[in-house]
Amino acid sequence: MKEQKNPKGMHIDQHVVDNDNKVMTTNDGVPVYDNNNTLKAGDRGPSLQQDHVFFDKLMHFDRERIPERVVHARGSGAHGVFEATADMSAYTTAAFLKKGAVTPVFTRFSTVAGFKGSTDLARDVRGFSVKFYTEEGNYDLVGNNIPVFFIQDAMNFPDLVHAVKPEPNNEIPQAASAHDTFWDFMSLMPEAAHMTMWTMSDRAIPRSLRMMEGFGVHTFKFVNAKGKGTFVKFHWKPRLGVHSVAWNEAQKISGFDADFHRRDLWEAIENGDFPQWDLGVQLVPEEDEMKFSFDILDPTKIIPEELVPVQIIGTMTLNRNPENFFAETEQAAFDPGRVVPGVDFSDDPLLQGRIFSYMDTQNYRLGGPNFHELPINRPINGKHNNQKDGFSRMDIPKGAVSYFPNSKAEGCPYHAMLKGETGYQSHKQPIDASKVRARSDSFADHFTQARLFFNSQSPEEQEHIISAYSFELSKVNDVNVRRRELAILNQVDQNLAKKVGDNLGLVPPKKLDELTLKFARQNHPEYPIQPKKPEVEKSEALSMKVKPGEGTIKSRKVAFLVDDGVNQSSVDRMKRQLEKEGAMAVLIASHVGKIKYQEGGEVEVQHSYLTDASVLYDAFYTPDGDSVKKLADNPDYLQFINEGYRHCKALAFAKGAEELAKRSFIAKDKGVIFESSDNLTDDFIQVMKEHRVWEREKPRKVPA
Ligand code: HDD
Repeated sequence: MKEQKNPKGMHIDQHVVDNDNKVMTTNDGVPVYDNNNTLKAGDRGPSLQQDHVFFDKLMHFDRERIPERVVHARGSGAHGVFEATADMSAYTTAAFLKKGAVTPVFTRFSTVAGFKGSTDLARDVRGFSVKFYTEEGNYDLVGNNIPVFFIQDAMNFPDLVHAVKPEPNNEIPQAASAHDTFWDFMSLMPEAAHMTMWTMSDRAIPRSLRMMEGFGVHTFKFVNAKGKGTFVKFHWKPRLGVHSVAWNEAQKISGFDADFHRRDLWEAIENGDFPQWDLGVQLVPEEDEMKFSFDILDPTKIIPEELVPVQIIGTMTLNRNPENFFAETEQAAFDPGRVVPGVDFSDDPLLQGRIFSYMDTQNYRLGGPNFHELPINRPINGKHNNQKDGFSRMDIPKGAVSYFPNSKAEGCPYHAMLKGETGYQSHKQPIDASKVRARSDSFADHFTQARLFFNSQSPEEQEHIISAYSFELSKVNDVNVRRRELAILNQVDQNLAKKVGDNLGLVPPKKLDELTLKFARQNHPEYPIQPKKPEVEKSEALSMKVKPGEGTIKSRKVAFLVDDGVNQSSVDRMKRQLEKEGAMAVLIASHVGKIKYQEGGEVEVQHSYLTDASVLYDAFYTPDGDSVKKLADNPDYLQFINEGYRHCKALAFAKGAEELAKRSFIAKDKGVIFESSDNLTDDFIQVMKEHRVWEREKPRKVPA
């Protein structure tokens, strides 16, 4: 991949502190003489009150933690650039979307429910936040890897979060939705039916942060130079394709490497495998606002790509890891309320609530109103206003004037209107309405799109969804909650509900539970309301299997299962081919350090069967050599390949190693590749491109 530098993005570099060859100092810059010993009355005596060097150190240490984000606490970030590739001037004036514009970005991915130190592989939505440092100020696209949301109105957000977080009495479970309070809430909120379909699908357990889609979720608005608005939905499409792990893998990865996603992103960028996403938009003319069978302001709905195709308008490349996790990733303050000229909000009631919440939470989390001045949050075009003071003010404004209008500073900073400049102008949307606390009945169809999603999945994906609901609801203790959710599933798809019901020992109720209806009728007195006929019954774009990405194995990790006596040429041949395709070969043996080649000579091995597990790899290769005898008696090796097989991954065996496959329950299929009968490297690479051998799942009853 060609090296891409961050234009202007280096604005935060002036704040990077380099300790190279520097004497240690206190926070006031006083050189520290001894960083080991406190000041004492005699070397065995009590410490002294005047130890300003020690107090300086401890005062800072005692305040190192700030409140973690109330949701999305666990996250990983990276710098990069966004390059606009299409002419969007008919729709928006946004400078960063002018064809050819290159804009620095900072992107943070996150899980939602878990605490800051929780596992990356939780079954959960992933946050996908991008801060564009545009020449017209910062624009934050704060989205998720799922294009819809659980609820329709921001008023319910704190309740949703309270329901999914660990239960307040015993703070169990961590980073998991599989518990009573979450499903209690879900089963009373039929509007969540569509979103839970997505969270129970493998989308909620991505293989890599680099292999997930991103969505702005809400409908936003573009505004052009004439002030005309166009509704817009944002999509991030990963160049590496959309891939997930299986639930059984996710649970095991959480044990072997809770930082799996964070490490994967970090290492890819360090290795120069810069992840890329194309930014796509779905555009809906204002005149067409009411033309669909669903309401485009309802955040529990997608606009099927068959109705409005996604047009690609730019590409994001993440090419630089942060210098410091806390200063950058932790202090990054995202806010969907930060829009730039040419971009505006729609009236989606969930989005409207978000416009308040993020600024408010940053004020609390980052300790006051000056969080914009933290290096990671500063706009590159500078900020100029009359705001002053507050905790931790970093800027030093010049002069005596901090008010407007003024004559003493010649009216500066002036507002754009004064000099005929455009500045940020809201879309002049006409409004004629009564003030009400209400929900539109156009939001009342809760099941049609949930069904669309389920119908669009491949049979294997549907099975995974059934397993996920069964897992989660089995973890719920209250049988009434199980039954209520089952009633919701039955409205979506009877086969789905029946299969989940079988796993719970319950027959799905035909009708929604009375309690569910009672709550739904608070919003829609006539609930259930006959839905409109949907435009499409199936959408290919919703299945991960139908679109395995670009068919690349770039940056995939292949475990080379070796030991002393392995045949070097058998290793090298495969390694060369895989590396040519951009994949990584990782040698794993019974011990780390050096192992001997059959031909003589040694090779360094970084990983052993003790520390690594098959779930951390995409595919497996067993080379030929004297190592094969050792592997035959090594239960850890057998466990590796068996598990890889059960997780439907590609396994290749060099000629002399083929016997090893028979020491397990591995059966020959298109993903089990033998040197003697197959085209070893090409077939291996081809199967890896397809991500998984899905066909293996059914007959072998592979756990998922
Ligand atoms: Fe939110 C964080 C995404 C609804 C209130 N949210 C947060 C982050 C993401 C999202 C990606 C992490 C930002 C980061 O990396 O720092 N949230 C969403 C999406 C939503 C959504 C896609 C629906 C479509 N959120 C939502 C609502 C509210 C909030 C309705 C409140 C009314 N979200 C917050 C928050 C957080 C947050 C409490 C916690 C930390 C933060 O903002 O910075 O304000």
